[in-house]
Amino acid sequence: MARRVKIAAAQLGPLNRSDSRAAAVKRLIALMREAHARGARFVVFPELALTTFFPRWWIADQDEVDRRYFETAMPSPDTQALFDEGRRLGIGYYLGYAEIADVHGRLRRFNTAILVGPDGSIVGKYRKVHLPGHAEHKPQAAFQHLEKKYFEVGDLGFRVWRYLDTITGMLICNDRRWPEAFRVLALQGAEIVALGFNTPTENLHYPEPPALRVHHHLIMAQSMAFQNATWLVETAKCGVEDGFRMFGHSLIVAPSGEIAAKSTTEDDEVICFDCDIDLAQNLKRTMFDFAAHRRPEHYRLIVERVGAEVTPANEPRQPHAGETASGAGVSSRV
Ligand code: CDT
Repeated sequence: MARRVKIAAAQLGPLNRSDSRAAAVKRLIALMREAHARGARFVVFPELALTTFFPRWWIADQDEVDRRYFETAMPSPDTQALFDEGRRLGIGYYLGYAEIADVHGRLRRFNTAILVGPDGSIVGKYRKVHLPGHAEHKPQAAFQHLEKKYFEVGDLGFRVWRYLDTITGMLICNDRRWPEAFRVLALQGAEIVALGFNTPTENLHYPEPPALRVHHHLIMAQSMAFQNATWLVETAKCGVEDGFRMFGHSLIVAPSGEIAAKSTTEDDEVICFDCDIDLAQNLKRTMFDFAAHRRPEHYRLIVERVGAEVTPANEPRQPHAGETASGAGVSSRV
């Protein structure tokens, strides 16, 4: 019998700086109830879903940042109601938030997502690895993108969990631009990848038409899902937060690379799709049978080199095991 899971992306419209966590949680609960009423068993909420997207603001006082935007416990007094409602409805979810962790007596801050089971227990945790933006103040810029200031690089790696009779992995926002992140999940058998995001409509670094930014968002999602034979659920926090716009376009993408569902607003909105998890398995057995077709002996630079260095084939480079020293004059016996 086919394994089917109805999955919802619960998109959040804007949260301004003046909005309380309690107000955010109330909206998350309303979205969860709607997803449940539509038959969803798994709801994907956005990245940093409890507050405004605070990395757009330079705030010098770390105590203020911690108090206003970070969680020291999960569930916390403000989020307990969401956990209670999830358990009452028997629905699982992905939730993004800013985490302060006490690691061996040192306070560390991460951009985190958790996977919560239908019984309200925290099944898994992921801490964002790819942190975009900058750490220094850019007073001339229209807005900041200070993830490199407020967060450390996640220390938990890319993992998957057995979840609702599927293999589910988590990523966060900018991770969706890096094929390596998806491939590490796919190599562990991921059938569902859940991802929350906050993506400014304007590009901080160079002028770019908003439609082109959405185009990139869509083509990345479609190709990552297909090339890794996985369902992909990407949920936005979007709309205009204190004058700064972020795009919506929350998505559920099938392993075929087809967009199965997409949001149409930049406000609170639930989209749902009844996902046939075995569609992912079919592709994993055929076109993307990794064991049969991948050639990792030729991929070593991916882990050995961070930035690009130009090494044309007609200049010497030490060959890796499995490579021939020079491509020139190599005869093929095929
Ligand atoms: N939240 C997040 O990671 N946003 C980034 C913005 C990139 S532009 C600095 C994203 O990749 O969508």
